[in-house]
Amino acid sequence: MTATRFPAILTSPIAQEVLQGLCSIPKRLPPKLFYDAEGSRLFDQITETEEYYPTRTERGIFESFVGEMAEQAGNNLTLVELGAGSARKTRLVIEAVLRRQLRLDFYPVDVSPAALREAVASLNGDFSNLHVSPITADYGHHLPQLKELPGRKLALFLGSTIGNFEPEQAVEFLIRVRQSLAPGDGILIGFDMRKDETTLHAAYNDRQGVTEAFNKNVLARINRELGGEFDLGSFAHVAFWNGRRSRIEMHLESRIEQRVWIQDLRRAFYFSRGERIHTENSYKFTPESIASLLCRSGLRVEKTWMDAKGWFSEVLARV
Ligand code: AVJ
Repeated sequence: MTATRFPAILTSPIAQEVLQGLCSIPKRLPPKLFYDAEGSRLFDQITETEEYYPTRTERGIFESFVGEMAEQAGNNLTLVELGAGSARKTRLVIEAVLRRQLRLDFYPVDVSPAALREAVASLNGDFSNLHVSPITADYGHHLPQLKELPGRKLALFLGSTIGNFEPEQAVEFLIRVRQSLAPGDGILIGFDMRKDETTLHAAYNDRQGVTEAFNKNVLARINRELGGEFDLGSFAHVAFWNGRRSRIEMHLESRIEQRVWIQDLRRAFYFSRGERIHTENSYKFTPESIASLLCRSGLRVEKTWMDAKGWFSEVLARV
């Protein structure tokens, strides 16, 4: 009898992704693995650090221009948000749209049912003329048919989440969004802009160590969900600006030579001293790189709003 001793029993939904990532050269883990309940909490904490400017800068743009944005987007809108999470910034958009129309349908799309429940509960309590229909889906894999929804859609993709995609993937993603919308629909995308290296570096190396904890949470999560034996202290948080590729890179670097066992994968992974796991890219944009990305995706840039420092952009593109 042939002994298949290790039929990979990949029970947890993250097992296959962890296996693939840790078998890759160089090792990597996809950034979406950051966002379990603990990781989402840590990300919220990052947005409150002094150094992490993107969230408050984007919020400032909405506070100044959301009325203009809603007007530019058009009349009788239906709102869709990709990767809505708890939909906190969306509140400003909803208020602005509801100043221009009597009622509003809102379709938040997210992988996390917990985040969606929170969004629905808090929004429904606050707006009587808002109808929220959550869609649980991984917008990175498949997009629900948004074409079927009534009226003119405005799709929101906020927070520079688009910066986590490789440029090629970002184009593919936007093409799929465009194809799931109808001609005349709009998409509002948040882009974090290139800026001085000191500011960028600090934003991913906050002094309280929240970003470090967020990065290491992916190892803690593997320990929790897959019976991993990562010693968090033997990995260092490494985040730096790669100017040639216009991105912040985050890695976890093994401080020592070691083997780490992951029970559910039935195997150990070898790390040489100084070996890294690449956990995230966060691309930073220029007006030219945004124009090129949207052009390649078959979208027309209609209007751009920025903060006074030019640190963050909100771009309304048209299908
Ligand atoms: C949520 C993807 C926009 O890239 O700045 C924050 C995630 N990573 N600190 C970003 C993140 C490290 C964030 N995005």
